[in-house]
Amino acid sequence: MKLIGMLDSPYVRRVAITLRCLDIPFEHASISVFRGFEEFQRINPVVKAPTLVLDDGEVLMDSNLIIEYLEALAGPGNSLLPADLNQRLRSLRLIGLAMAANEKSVQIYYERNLRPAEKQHAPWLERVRGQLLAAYSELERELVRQPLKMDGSIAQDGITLAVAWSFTQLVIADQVDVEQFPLVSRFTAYAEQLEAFISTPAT
Ligand SMILES: N[C@@H](CCC(=O)N[C@@H](CS)C(=O)NCC(=O)O)C(=O)O
Repeated sequence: MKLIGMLDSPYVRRVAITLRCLDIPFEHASISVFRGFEEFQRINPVVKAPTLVLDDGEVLMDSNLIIEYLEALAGPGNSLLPADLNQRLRSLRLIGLAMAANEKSVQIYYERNLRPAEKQHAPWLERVRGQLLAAYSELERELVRQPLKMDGSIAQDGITLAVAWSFTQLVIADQVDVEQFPLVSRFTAYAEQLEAFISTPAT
């Protein structure tokens, strides 16, 4: 199978790290949805990263759906989600919050970089920043309530959280005060030194 998209996208990166954690072999084509639009379009007419091209040519998109497929492929014994229902619920809550943080970071980045300065809408940016900070505040609270393990392993909630925080730091660091989110920040530092993260750098 072939993963299409650049690792500076948090969505592409979480899929690549998931593939590594699940020990699923894959090729990677680092094609930009902007600079490589036409090349991307030939693979997936919708031009969404990540795109996963399966060995039979079937094309999947959306990181959550791709990860759902990879989970099914790897089998229950290799899952990155807890089997216990309460723990599964908590894990899905963390993933949802981290995905919202990704979305809000992307929105701010696109607003700042794709829209001419005179057309940027300050109230919209403020609204999105509020949502971004709310997502990280909720994540921080969750980690106070129940820390994520830092024992050399990582699961899907930790992957998505760490990828989101690193992405926010990479593209809109001025929008968040790191000191307000010490546990999110510490967990990300832990995750970023794991082999699956080191071999899948965002830059
Ligand atoms: N919910 C999607 C979001 C994917 C997404 O928006 N990817 C961005 C790259 S970071 C993209 O494809 N942007 C190009 C576009 O939407 O035109 C996922 O989880 O995969």
